[in-house]
Amino acid sequence: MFGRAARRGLVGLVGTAALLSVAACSSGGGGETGAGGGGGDDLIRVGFSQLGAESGWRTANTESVKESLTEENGFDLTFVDAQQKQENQIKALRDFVAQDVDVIAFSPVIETGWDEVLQEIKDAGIPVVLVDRTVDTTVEDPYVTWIGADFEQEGTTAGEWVAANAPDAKVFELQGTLGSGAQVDREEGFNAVVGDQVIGKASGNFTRAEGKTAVEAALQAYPETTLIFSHNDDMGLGAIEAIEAAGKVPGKDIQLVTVDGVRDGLQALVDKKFNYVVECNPVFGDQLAELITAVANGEDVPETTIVVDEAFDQTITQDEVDARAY
Ligand code: GYE
Repeated sequence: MFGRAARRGLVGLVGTAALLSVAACSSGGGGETGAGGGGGDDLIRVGFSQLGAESGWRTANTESVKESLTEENGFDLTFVDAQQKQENQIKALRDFVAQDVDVIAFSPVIETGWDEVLQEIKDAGIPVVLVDRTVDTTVEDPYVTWIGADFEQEGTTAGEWVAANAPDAKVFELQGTLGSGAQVDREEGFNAVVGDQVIGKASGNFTRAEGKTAVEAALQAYPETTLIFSHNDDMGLGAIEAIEAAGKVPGKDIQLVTVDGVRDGLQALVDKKFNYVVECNPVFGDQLAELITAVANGEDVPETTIVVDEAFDQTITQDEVDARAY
């Protein structure tokens, strides 16, 4: 069983070593299902269920995955976007089983509700590579390997900035999609540090539009708010619009701390509308390709690969933002 707690234990244990063990993508080779780097029959048939296109992070992640899982690199990729709906993902996963792909990769929109389909995949003998977000399931050994960020640490890093720089702030927490690994763990990390400063919370579903709506309501319900912790940049950008529409100055009257570090988010930091951004790097397509190749070839892979993150404050320069890949 791979509950969150179990996964966290693994993260601490193998995080760095796992990352180092994953080298740059190669075309792999040989084996029944191995990558041949060109010959049609040798391609690794991968079904990838992406959860949606809700944010700048997701767009960059999709681009990275598609750039790496190419025919040239030895893959025959079926990519399906679930538009943030779990039922769409479950359908895509069942289609992949029907197609009898070599490897299934997916980024689960929320943590629970996968027991049945994961069991079906297991019964079909298809290995699962879990991408980005996490699952909470009763199915034993539901996936071979997981690659993603340490969401709890991201929340902790955000909380530590607030504790050091805004210890008297009254915080509204703008949550991501409720029940997603990214929401649950970021909230846990943040609240463990500065939970006593949080005066209210609501979800903006990781989108700019819903982030804006949630903050419009929050400014009515909690007019004393002086800082918003947003679980991603996009919702933070929506918050800027709501704050400005209410006649207040984002970054000053209401400080903004976000997660992701996509270009628009870091630009808001340069423009002094965001105050602190914890990075969550979406560009790990190469590492994913390497893992999938190894899994298809029956090679050992680390159970967990943590993608390394940084954090940025308003000392970031325009040149640094312009040099970013996403
Ligand atoms: O932070 C957010 C996206 O799961 C890490 O999902 C991902 C999160 C990311 O919608 O922008």
